[in-house]
Amino acid sequence: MSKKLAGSSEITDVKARQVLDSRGNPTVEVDVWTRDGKMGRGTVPSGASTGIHEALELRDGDTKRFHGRGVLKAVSNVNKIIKPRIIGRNAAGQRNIDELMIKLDGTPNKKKLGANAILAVSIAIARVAAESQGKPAYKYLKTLRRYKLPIPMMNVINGGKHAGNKLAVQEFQIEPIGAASCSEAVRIGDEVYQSLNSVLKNKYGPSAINVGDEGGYAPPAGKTGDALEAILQAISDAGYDQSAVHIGIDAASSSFYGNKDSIYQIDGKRLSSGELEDYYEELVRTYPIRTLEDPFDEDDFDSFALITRKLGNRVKIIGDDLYVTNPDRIKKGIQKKATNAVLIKLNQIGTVTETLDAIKMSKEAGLDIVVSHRSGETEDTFISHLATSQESLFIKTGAPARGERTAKYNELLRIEEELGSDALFMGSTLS
Ligand code: 2PG
Ligand code: MG
Repeated sequence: MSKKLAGSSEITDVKARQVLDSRGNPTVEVDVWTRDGKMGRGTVPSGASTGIHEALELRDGDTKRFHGRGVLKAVSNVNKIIKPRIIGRNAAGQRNIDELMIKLDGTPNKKKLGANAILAVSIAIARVAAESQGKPAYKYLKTLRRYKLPIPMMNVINGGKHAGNKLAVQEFQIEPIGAASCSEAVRIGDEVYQSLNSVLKNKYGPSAINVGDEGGYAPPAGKTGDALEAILQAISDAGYDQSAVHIGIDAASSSFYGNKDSIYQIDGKRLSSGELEDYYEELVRTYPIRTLEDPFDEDDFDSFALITRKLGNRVKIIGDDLYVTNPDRIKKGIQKKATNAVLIKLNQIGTVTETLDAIKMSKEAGLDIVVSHRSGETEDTFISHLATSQESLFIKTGAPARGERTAKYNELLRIEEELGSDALFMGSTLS
């Protein structure tokens, strides 16, 4: 693209730096400037229960700095390799720039430049292009005619790899689907979260309200049912019923699956995939669970398909580690009818363009999407814009607590305010 054609949104500077994420690990942040003096910033998150098929997060491995978790190589890849190739291009050409970076990397999982390097640039490009057009990012990214704000899926009890307790299930979420608006859902979710604080303190003592990576409480509960009972109590203590607030689970089951013996270890039991399915069915019968993410190991498309066939009319079966936001894996899931919903995480695939492609493919196949944060987050609010622009059914971005989580909910509040009467709410599609 010639400099002339790019006009005011011509990229004039790119600057990458190393900053910290919410777990205190280094991550990549990139600023991109355009000729009109606008700046866009992208800061990438980082997972703990990462899927084995995710794009590669490049870490330095230099044990003298940040215990080997530094990202200076990724930063240098932006400043030295990507920057010279994108200066002078039009920031509005998101697909061109993302495809150029994919080509520059040349590997299937972005291991040469690092998905963290590439994604930070990709988000910054989208942000600055929006700025340059004088639009908020959700309007710039919009492919539909309406703006529908997502239902907050708030992770209020943390387990698995996100907490130091014995809960095998990684996330217990509340979903205020009965709210009339996103802001009302945030309020209801927060009220339940506050009630849960008292429920857990009364049951387990003061240390029960210590929180895990995503701001949810990490009580010393041992069993899945204990966490679910506490949440039910909190919903009712806050003055709501089970039709207004649903419960969701992210089992992240690859983290309690043994590849050698094909056994899942949960609640002190050793279960085969068939037994685990019975176990989920029982949970869904007993509790108002309406979403179930990663119920089986990340390569077990067949077990996903089986549970979707059985529970899919009542429950959203969501693929996260199963799909890793990768259009190739989503295509396989569509063919196998593996799930009825797809979790969307930008850094699993590594560019905004591929993320939008994954969303498009999922929606065209009739699957719901759930835009999601990572357990290691930053103040970046891009996912709030992405979710609103793409009619994501839910936004999964942790508890209504801790700055990196509330940053996303607060941005939704601002978006709703800005839209005024044009702000629709995805809750109305479920309740
Ligand atoms: C998940 C995520 C986010 P992580 O499994 O859905 O909640 O966790 O970022 O650790 O992969
Ligand atoms: Mg998950």
